[in-house]
Amino acid sequence: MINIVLFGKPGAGKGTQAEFLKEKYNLTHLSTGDIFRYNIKNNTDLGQLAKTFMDKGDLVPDEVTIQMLQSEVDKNPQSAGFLFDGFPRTLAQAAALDKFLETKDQSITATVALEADDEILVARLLERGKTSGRPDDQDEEKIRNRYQEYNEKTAPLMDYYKAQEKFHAVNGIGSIEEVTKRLSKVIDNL
Ligand code: B4P
Repeated sequence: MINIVLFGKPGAGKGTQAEFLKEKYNLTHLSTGDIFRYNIKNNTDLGQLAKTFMDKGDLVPDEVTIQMLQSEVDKNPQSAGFLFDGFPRTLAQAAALDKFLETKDQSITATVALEADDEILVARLLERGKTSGRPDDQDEEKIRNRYQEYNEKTAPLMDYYKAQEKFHAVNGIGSIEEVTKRLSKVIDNL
């Protein structure tokens, strides 16, 4: 069983690549962003709460996110492995995930980071914002706030996983197929 964390700045292509990787490696794909957006669309209590943070480009509070992720893992007891996309995004989330997996005699196999320059990523998100309907993609100020959140809260996770010798970086620039090939090379070697 392998459990992979797909890591990267907003717009790095985590969601895009997860669509290919989940099929190729038979993994259960859990995207916290997608789960929040599903809840917003269905106007659940969780969705209403998440929306107040996401619309501004802020992270949703840890307690809420961790509980939601754990319940999604528990819904898939037969899973052959998980592909965590957009989770963890804080040190508290990473520590909670390690502890939670330990209770199931599991662990994170590897963290694979998609790397790209901020300016390229901002342009990608603004482009997506023209059609996605995502409020967090439509305004450059909100997008910049997402990068600030990333730098303050998410970037320190790289050292967390490097210390566990579980961190792998991949160039996220190039065609979607090229990036999938680079990611596959890392996963095939695990
Ligand atoms: P997410 O949904 O995780 O989204 P993301 O960071 O915007 O994007 P991703 O990297 O998946 O990019 P994508 O493939 O779509 O998070 C949204 C929000 O949810 C967060 O800001 C936060 O508020 C909240 N949230 C989620 N998880 C949380 C957590 N754990 N804790 C707290 N809050 C949380 O690609 C982006 C664009 O680039 C697309 O248009 C795509 O077509 C394009 N693209 C992708 N690859 C490309 C390539 N190789 N070349 C050219 N374009 C490419």
